[in-house]
Amino acid sequence: MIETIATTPFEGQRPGTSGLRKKTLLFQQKNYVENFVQSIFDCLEGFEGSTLVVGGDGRFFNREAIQIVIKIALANGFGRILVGQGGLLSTPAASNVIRQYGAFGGIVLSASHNPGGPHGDVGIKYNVANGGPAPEKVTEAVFARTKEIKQYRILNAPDLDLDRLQTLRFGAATVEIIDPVSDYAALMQKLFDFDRIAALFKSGFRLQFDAMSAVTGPYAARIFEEFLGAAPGSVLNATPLPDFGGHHPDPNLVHAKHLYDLAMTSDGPDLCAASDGDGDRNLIIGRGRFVTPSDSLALIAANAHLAPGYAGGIKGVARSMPTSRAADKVAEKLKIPLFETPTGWKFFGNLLDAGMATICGEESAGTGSDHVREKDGLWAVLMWLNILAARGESVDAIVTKHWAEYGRNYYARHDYEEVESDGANALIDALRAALPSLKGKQYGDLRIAGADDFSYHDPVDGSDSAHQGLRIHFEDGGRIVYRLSGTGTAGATLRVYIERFEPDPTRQQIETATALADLITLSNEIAGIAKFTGRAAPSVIT
Ligand code: VG1
Ligand code: CO
Repeated sequence: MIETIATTPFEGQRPGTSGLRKKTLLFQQKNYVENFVQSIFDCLEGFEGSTLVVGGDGRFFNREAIQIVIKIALANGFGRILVGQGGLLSTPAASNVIRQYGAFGGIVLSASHNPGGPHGDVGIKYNVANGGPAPEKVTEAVFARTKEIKQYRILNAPDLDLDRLQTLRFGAATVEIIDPVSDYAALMQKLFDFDRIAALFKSGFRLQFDAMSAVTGPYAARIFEEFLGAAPGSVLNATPLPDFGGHHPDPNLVHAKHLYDLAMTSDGPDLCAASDGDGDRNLIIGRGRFVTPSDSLALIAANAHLAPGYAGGIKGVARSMPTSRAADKVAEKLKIPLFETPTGWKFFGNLLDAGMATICGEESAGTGSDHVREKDGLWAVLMWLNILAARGESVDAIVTKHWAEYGRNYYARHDYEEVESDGANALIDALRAALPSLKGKQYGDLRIAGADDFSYHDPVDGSDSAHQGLRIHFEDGGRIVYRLSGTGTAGATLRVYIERFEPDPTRQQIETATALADLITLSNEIAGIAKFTGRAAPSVIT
């Protein structure tokens, strides 16, 4: 039976960089999920009888939220709902299912790499028919709707069994519980040379992949160990847990330091890798060599043709603005366009749909291609495995050669997490006001060539997105970028992205912190970070 329930709006249901992300306790309030999901459906047209994909990263409250989503979707007239078994679908797998089954869209329950549990975070986002995150036009309409909502429609029914593969019927509508891994694994088999990668493993190549007790476990176990024959135990923490085993499923050098330490030992694995809570991020560390996400994007762009799915070459490369410009050099050499977009995967969708870009990436451990419309952690690991198998060289050798050919972009991101929102906003306002006066300023050897507030004009749909980050360019090619995070759930997070280009191969093996020391000091001086935030040092450096 369908019920119409009266409700009142919640404050602050504005989707950020990647959907609505809030503290679990907020999400658990009565009607919180209901309001947001009904607001999404209220902003869509023409979905009567069509297909909706639903899945999530398996974190605490995932199952409860999915029950609500399914019941509201049925009450609103969707005809077919595809749900990952156990409520699981990695973000890239959800994107694939939407595309493969011609769904109207999908709802992904994920707070990505944020911690889970009663005191952690929960997230929810809507993806459109191309499989990608809804564009700003849609998310802003949803936000407007959340401020006016008065009622939602929901099916009054007992909870569905999400654990058995089956088709459930509700009148003319069906809910199908599907294997979350098989379609995705089949897609990977089409893109990469599995025989060659299997031969690499057979020859003794060692992989250590950490699924961080999050959603990629079942995918990684099936693909790496079952299909490709990686040694048993190559996949760590392969069972998704609601609290991620008490860990922080963020595949960076802080939360996956154990992998870094392992890779730096002389007899360590050939490749250490990890993914995040929802499976869209990746960490790549070869023996003795961490690959920054920005470098990984450039290296993948330069070597993608070695994988069967990209053998015909790539059409273009897109990177988010704060991502280092290492990929620009590759695009230049390949004579293909390079697009610079605002932070967040939703800005790549149009370029991929239009066939203008094939490979995309962000400095925040996100890499992907036109095979889906999300970034894809396991795809990145498979791409690296394919490149390593085809070239027969180590990660370190490939990276070092790449730098010698294209130059090295030393790169670091400094995050000042959970600072006072007022101070962070004041810093950005003051810096924005100072931008016009910065040009020509000299600091020691460094001279500012120009400074601006990044805005993006989408070449496909003509939309404009302003205030996407403050950029300071130096004459020697260095750059500092400032922006506030759009995914945090407490206070504000200031991100400072620091980059310097080094063409000389004899100076490409310096410690990053040393190579960037001058710019790091300047990043504080120019923006008054200590003054506005009260912080003498960043909380995380990646
Ligand atoms: C961060 C990253 C951004 C990424 C986003 C979602 O956003 O910087 O590059 O697209 O997270 O990633 P922000 O606004 O906090 O800087 V995920 O893996 O959370 O879906
Ligand atoms: Co993620």
